[in-house]
Amino acid sequence: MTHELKTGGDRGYLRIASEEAFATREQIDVYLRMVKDGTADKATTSLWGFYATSTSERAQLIMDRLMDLGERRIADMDATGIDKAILSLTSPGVQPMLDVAEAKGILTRANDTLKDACERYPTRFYGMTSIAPQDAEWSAQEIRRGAEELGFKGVMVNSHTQGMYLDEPQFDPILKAIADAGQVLYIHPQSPPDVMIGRMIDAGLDGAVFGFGVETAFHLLRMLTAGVFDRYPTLQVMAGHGCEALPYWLYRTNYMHLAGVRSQRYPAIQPLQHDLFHYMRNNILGTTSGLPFEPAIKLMIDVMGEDRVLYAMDYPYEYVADEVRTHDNLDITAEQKKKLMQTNAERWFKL
Ligand code: 1DF
Ligand code: MN
Repeated sequence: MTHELKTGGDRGYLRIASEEAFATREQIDVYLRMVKDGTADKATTSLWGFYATSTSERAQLIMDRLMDLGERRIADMDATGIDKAILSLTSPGVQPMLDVAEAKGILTRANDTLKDACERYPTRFYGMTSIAPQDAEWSAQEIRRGAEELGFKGVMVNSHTQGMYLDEPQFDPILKAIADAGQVLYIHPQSPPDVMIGRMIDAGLDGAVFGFGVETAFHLLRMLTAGVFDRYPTLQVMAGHGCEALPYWLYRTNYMHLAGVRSQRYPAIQPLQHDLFHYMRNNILGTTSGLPFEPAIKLMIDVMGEDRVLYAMDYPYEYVADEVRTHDNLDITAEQKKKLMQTNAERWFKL
């Protein structure tokens, strides 16, 4: 342990954590019902079949912490020096739910619950609007309600919706509403859809350990290569976990994407207005959730720019005081650290 963790800016910056999860009981109960009656996809069966039923210490602590939007969470933030949390409904939200009316009801109540918590702790909590992409027009309304009535600062989508991706035409009302509201779209992981998850489950690699990253990087790359940012040049998309490794892969994906464009190999791969480096530095934001690892954070800053990398803890899935210290101790300039921990969040979420 190198230093005590306190809120209040004793190190020259506030700590704003940008990928922090909560859950509602009825959300979890629907997952459990779907697992039991066999209508849940493999991803939800594996993930929530575990967390919502396991008697392991990890699962029980996570369930208790997810449900708390009050003093327990504040105490945990105080204990790790987290000044402010940007909260969102935990993954996969209502996206795997087959009864769309039920999904929308659960989601509306979850967004209202989050709004109440933000009003109880106005200096500690901010919210993101969760949506039900199964109904894109309704979700566009909910995005507007979140921005205009609930005071939310961004929009949360947990990667694919039943195997479909945001670059597909049926989701355009969602992208348009986010762009019109001038808000950030956070694409959080979930495990891959049944068509992709393949043998990841029997290897124990479908979840946050690997499947999350593969699925979410694929989603981001689809949006990049499908020309979403030519359609919406001001749209800002944020992703966690070191921007799901896109900065590491960028030279190769860009090179091979251009090779695909030149050789006209796929109908889906058409010329874009810019190369992928451009979109990574103009439309994509990355957080350090799950990656309190100096080489990875420096790579993100190098590739995306120091204005585009933000701190996240990923509470309650990763609640580790020493990971906060790792951020405090990063070998980057004081100015870069303040951007990382505080001012980039203030800028992009318009706090
Ligand atoms: C896990 C990790 C679950 C993250 C999450 O949501 C999550 C996990 C259900 O460890 O199973 O958000 N995460 O972002 O790393
Ligand atoms: Mn997370």
